[in-house]
Amino acid sequence: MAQSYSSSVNYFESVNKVVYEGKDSTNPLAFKYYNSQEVIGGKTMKEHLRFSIAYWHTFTADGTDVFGAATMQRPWDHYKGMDLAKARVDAAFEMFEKLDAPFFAFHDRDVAPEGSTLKETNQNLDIIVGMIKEYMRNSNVKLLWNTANMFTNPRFVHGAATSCNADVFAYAAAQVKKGLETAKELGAENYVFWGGREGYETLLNTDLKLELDNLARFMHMAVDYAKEIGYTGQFLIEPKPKEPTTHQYDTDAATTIAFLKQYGLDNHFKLNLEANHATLAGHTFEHELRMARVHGLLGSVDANQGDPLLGWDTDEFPTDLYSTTLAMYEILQNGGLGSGGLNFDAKVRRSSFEPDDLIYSHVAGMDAFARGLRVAHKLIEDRVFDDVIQHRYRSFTEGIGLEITEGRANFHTLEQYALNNKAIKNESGRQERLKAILNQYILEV
Ligand code: XUL
Ligand code: CO
Repeated sequence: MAQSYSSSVNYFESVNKVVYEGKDSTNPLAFKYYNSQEVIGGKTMKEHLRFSIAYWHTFTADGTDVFGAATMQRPWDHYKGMDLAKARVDAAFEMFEKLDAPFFAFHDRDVAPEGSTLKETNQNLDIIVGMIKEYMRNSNVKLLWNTANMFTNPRFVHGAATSCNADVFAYAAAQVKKGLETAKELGAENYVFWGGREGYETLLNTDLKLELDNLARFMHMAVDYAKEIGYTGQFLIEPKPKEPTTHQYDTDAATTIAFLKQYGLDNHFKLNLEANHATLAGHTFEHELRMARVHGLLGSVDANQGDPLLGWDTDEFPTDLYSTTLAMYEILQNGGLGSGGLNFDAKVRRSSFEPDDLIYSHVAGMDAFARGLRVAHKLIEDRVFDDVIQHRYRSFTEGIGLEITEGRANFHTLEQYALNNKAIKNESGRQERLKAILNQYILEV
């Protein structure tokens, strides 16, 4: 019999429900810009932004880093094993409610510990998924996505679907099979693949072709199994260039799009793009979003930011208004994220170790994206960049330019045109002027 769970616990006792108080509020536990019910361009902020809380950073992480031990002692940490897993679910639903978060996301191993066999591991997962399902019945929060952690356990030392060891491939398949069943059970709107250890450290021991082929075989099997069980959520793949391997197969949006197209997976997958991964790939976040958008493959976003002075994945909460504005610009131009959302794949700093920091950080991220949404909407409404771009490319709307874009030109006709043409005249790109206008919008809107 399903047990009924309610938020009887009060782990965040100093926090009441976080509400919108407006830009003049000095209350750190209130939204200054995120007004969930305010309508912008025909949709509420809540509908536009589709915020999601990442289970792993918020309820499982303890501040451990490669140089030092845990700094975060959470009020649920005195529990062990399955009791700890259950206490984290209580804490999670308390926080979802206090932030009125519409979504959350998790890896299988964030929510339930591994047992000594796969069977036992699945049993642990079943218990926690049952508990989550019960909580969801009485809550407005939905599952944005779930995924399989195929990188922590030492069995994945050589990768999962790209391992040199077929037994590992089979284990990973069993894990994703279970993940898809979980997705169906909890009504996950998406199912995510992040490459984890799907990459290589040296070509000297790597059959690159077999590894890529196997990765694609694996993903086709996932698509087939979802169909078999009637799971209709969107499949997402999350590009990242490095960490933990030297070369990750899902390096960036362009590489991942080529992979999906090469293996006939582009009709089944979209991209989940993360800001910090863009930084690691040497791209701006907006570049990655634009690349996916123009290919019709922008699915969802891991909303965080990196530190430009550090070369690793710091997963900071997003507070940079330029980045949130330009990200929302791409998302609005995409017509929204569909079943995707803005998942805070972000962690409080190791030195921000008090439980309230978990709330402050989400408030900071939600406000930064709400502000970005408002500015981006106004930029689009006023056609600030659209008009500039249209004007800049006008030579392709008439004469020889139109012949090129309509496919009527070839090297003979173009040579004839160039030989007879008068001196070429170019115009300024006006980059600095445009950046100044962007500043005006960010400051004034
Ligand atoms: C790792 C990362 C993951 C994915 C889900 O850098 O971003 O947490 O979002 O596996
Ligand atoms: Co991520």
